Amino acid sequence: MNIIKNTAVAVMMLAGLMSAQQVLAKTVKVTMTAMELDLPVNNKGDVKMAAWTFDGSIPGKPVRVKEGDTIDFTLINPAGNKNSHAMDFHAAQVDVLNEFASIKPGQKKHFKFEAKVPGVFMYHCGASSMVQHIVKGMYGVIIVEPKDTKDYPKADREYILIQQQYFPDTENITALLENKDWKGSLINGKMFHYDPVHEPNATQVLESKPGERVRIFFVNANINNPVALHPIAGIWDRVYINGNPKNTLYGIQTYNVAVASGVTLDIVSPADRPTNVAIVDHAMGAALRGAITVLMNKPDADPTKGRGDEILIR
Ligand SMILES: [Cu+2]
Repeated sequence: MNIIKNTAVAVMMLAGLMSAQQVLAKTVKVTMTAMELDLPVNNKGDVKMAAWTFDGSIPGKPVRVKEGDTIDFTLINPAGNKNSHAMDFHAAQVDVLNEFASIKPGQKKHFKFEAKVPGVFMYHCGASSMVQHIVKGMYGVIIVEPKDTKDYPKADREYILIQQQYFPDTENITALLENKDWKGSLINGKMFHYDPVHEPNATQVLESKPGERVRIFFVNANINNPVALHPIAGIWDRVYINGNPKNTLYGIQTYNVAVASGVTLDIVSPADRPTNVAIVDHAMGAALRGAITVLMNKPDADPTKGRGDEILIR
């Protein structure tokens, strides 16, 4: 009798556990439309690029899910476009010839994948010539939040920064491949986007209060160059390689981010005074062409910044 009772309890517990997991893991619908349009790549707005984008902006919208979630993705390539496009999520483990295949103008592509590995991953268009689709702006970030948060303290604020090499001539594919004639570093689509110190037309900075833990989700969307990411007047408190807390480094001055890689970095400013930090690509050719981002730590920091949709400041 007891055996039957215990078995029944075990079955009920197992059923409860399974349904709890089913509740926790979600299916997240994501739809993006390939849009070919001119976009400004400087703060003043007078330097424009013939861009190809996801949903009309550089970078595309951030996708944020939890480890174990399923992404139900649809790409639309409107009939008015001139080029084929595709989607390559670095967080997916699928078939490059199937899910990531390109579609012509007028076509749609649908696929699903489970985000099994936590981290900060690039996504980008993989249509040929891929170098051109990335350099024209078809990329973004997918953040897969870790289930295990034991070594992942809660951040007070979070910011997405995505860096890209800017080439005025995006039609010369040979020059792109040879890394010739790149003239700027775009941070979230603009040179010196958050740096009023070096660029008088910049109107925005990242903000936090003194002592807050600020988490940067960084993606290197350069087509050729690694990024030497350093916070001037600060030290990275923690660096989570690939954005995964299982790969944590402590007290890092400069972290090298490979092309097409992502990383999560925490910085904690001094609690007893207002300070400023300049987050730079310490490769000077990149910093002085736009890869400088000011983080202001001040008591009256805007409470909306670094939270909700304001983790990617447009
Ligand atoms: Cu494309």
